[in-house]
Amino acid sequence: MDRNVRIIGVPMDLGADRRGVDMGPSAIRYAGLAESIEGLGVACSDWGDVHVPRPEGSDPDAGAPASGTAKFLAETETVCTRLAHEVADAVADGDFPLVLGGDHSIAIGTAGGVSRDAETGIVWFDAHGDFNTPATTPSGNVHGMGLAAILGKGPFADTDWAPAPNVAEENVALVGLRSVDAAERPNIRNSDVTAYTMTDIDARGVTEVVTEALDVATDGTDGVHVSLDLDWLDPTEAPGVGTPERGGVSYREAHAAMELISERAADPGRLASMELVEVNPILDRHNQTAELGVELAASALGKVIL
Ligand code: NNH
Ligand code: MN
Ligand code: MN
Ligand code: MN
Repeated sequence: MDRNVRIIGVPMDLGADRRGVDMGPSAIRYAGLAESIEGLGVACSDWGDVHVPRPEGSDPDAGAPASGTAKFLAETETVCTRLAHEVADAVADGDFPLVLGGDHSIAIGTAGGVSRDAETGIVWFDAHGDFNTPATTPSGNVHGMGLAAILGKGPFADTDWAPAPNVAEENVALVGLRSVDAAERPNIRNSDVTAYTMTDIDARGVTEVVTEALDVATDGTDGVHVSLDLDWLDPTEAPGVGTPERGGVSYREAHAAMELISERAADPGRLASMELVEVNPILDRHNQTAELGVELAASALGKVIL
């Protein structure tokens, strides 16, 4: 990593059903994130947390769109607007934003900030598509709509905060899908994103799939945002997530993917930003998932074995 890493925490849980994911930033810090980045010889500063309102006392449906459901959408807008500002400031200062969630709805803020003045590709590592709209969501949880919001799908098109300013669908790749809702599937199929399922990884191997995903995200862009939902990994490795799905990538596959990202971080596939999301310490075993997040971030930021 050629830039100073700026850690930005977002203790957000309004986009997910399971309380506890708001403690993710603390757990990841406690697992030694800053120390491990500094151990790579990379300067690192922790800018603390973006303020997130408490859900108690606010009506989850107050900001809902005219049709469909999206719980705590007004609060999500507030948090993502703040986060986008923080991320854009980091980029403007020449720092590398490393965002800690919190549930995956915060990606709307990260992507908005990092792409403010730069064409940005996204590699979205996740068991889920996060491509629901308020009309197709089975849960009403915005963490299952993040990528659709970034790409301005459905009612998100009419907002000034959700669609990321400079992210083209053609430069978005999803990696590791194994849980896509029935009504969500056509949203992905009818879009121009490239989606790789676990079956693709089974057949072609993680190296080939992630290499291709990075080709998609770097094609004509200034940089790549890596959005890492820890439920991308198999629950045996990452039990501390709200919506675990069997059949995810292994510890080694995940590291191989992050090492590829690090290799490609030099121009033109410049790594623009990264986020670690969905770590839920209440559901974790001895902070194992947060520790794994730290190890994966270190690999993405240039850790080498020899
Ligand atoms: N697809 C489901 C929904 O929209 C679950 C989403 N959960 C996630 N996404 N953790 O990454 O509610
Ligand atoms: Mn500012
Ligand atoms: Mn997700
Ligand atoms: Mn997920």
